[in-house]
Amino acid sequence: MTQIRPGADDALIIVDVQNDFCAGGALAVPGGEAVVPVVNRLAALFPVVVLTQDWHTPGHVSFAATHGRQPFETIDLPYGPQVLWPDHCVMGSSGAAFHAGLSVPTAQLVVRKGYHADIDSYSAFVEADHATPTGLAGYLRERGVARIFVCGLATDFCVAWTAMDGRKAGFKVCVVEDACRAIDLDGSLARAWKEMGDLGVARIGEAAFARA
Ligand code: VGL
Ligand code: ZN
Repeated sequence: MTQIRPGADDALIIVDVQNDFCAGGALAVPGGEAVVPVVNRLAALFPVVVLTQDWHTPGHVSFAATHGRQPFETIDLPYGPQVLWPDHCVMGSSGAAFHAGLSVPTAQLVVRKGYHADIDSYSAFVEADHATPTGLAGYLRERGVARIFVCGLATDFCVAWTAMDGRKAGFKVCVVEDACRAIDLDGSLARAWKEMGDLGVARIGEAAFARA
């Protein structure tokens, strides 16, 4: 396979590399912090770099405690099923801050998501009601982006939903697998790869990129 050299119409979307998803965090993804050096290397290759930041209100609808339930149960909300999580990424908290090792000085946009108290947002494009846009598709289009590469946390939730919504918005999409880590709840990782594949999301590794 020919090596990928990102050009002017390629963007890197770095999903939720935040303290709460790394070791010691409120919703630690196994090995989450291991993506940091890989993501830092990738970011240096791209002309357009976007960070996303999970950013919830206190008492957010996605928090188990809000409903008096246990984390990792699923409930039905008006917009569909919702997995309940430990309180995490509360806006302005240290858990919501980017991992201290993340070094992406060229990043140009931070998309915060999940800030409506009653709607979650795994996707960086559209909130979990499948209706409320974040504005990211318009931003990328105005900047002439045609293809996005998605990396970060977690593969089976925010990375997958962002990748799939990127396809639905008309972008070519590649997920860089070794720059991601998964939560893997009840087979969610295998399901996510299947659903991403069905939508035409390509699965690649860092090795697919030509060395600068
Ligand atoms: C995420 C669960 C809850 C993620 C965010 O970044 O994948 N997962 N909030
Ligand atoms: Zn969240």
